[in-house]
Amino acid sequence: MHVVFDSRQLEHSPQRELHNGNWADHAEVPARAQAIASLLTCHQPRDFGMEPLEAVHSRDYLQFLQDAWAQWQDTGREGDALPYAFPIRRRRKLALDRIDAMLGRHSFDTATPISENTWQSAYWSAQTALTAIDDLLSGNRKTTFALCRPPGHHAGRDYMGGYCYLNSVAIAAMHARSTGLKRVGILDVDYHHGNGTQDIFYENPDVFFASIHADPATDFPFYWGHADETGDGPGAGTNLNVPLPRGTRWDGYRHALSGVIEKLAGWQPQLLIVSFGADTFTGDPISHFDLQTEDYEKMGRLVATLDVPTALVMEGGYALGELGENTARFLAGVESGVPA
Ligand code: SP5
Ligand code: ZN
Repeated sequence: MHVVFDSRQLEHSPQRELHNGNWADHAEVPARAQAIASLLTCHQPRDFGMEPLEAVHSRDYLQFLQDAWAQWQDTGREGDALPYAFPIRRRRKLALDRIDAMLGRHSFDTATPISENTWQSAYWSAQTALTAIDDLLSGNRKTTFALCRPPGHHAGRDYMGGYCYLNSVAIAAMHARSTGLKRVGILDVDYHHGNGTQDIFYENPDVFFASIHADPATDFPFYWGHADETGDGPGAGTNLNVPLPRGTRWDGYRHALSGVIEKLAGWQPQLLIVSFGADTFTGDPISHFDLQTEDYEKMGRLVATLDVPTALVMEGGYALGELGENTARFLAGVESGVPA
């Protein structure tokens, strides 16, 4: 499989996150991407500039991401920048410029820190996804893999969260639309619901967002991912959430995935983008599904039955020992499942 990766994505290195009331070592570490890249032959991304990022994210938010670290340092703080106060429902959208107010305005959790190299890594993560889409469409390939890091599917138009800053999958989907493709399908198989991607396309009839994930009644991001969220306005009917209980094994997962693939196939996408997270693995340290290493190849084969050009984009997965192998198996499954 054609793989895109840039080592500048390794520079972002968050230290800690607040978890169950205590500081914990941050789960989204550079070694994740290295574990996957070391098993693959990787190609450098090209630089598509800011325009494709501006098609998804607000100018305010992009500027904030670029300036936040310097502003944090100007206040004399040490360590990663993190928010501690949030403008919850019905607060006015005040354009306050104090760094703490801006962090709260553009975040929904306390697990997504900004440090010196965060912008650089997030920028190249997005360019990696753009290159993988471009190589898929202009190179007449059937599949490509964007080894993105930091991940993207929790980031919305003007907010970060869930270890995500720029929504690489949404940026890639909008880029594909700008080349004239009318119907883009997104399949999100990360353990967590892709709330940012859902938000970005919720009223968009040209992008179908389908996600299988841990029930948000028990798992992050809690406030999105419920089965009754089906899209709105012109996008009504183009959002599909399938929440599954903790402990789900391959049998239950396969059943859900087959159903989602059938719905996606009925919508007839011209292009598929997969948000792939290996945090559905039984040994994942922050997640609670029960998939085994051999299940990832089956998952890949099932995804390939859609038989449309498919870009795979890396999201989560935190079991460092097995992350490379699980991801490689998924790629192999997609590749062997695609009819020659
Ligand atoms: C892309 C992605 O998979 N984001 C997941 C974000 C989940 N954050 C909530 C779970 C918090 C668990 N933190 C445990 C840290 C232990 N080192
Ligand atoms: Zn995840």
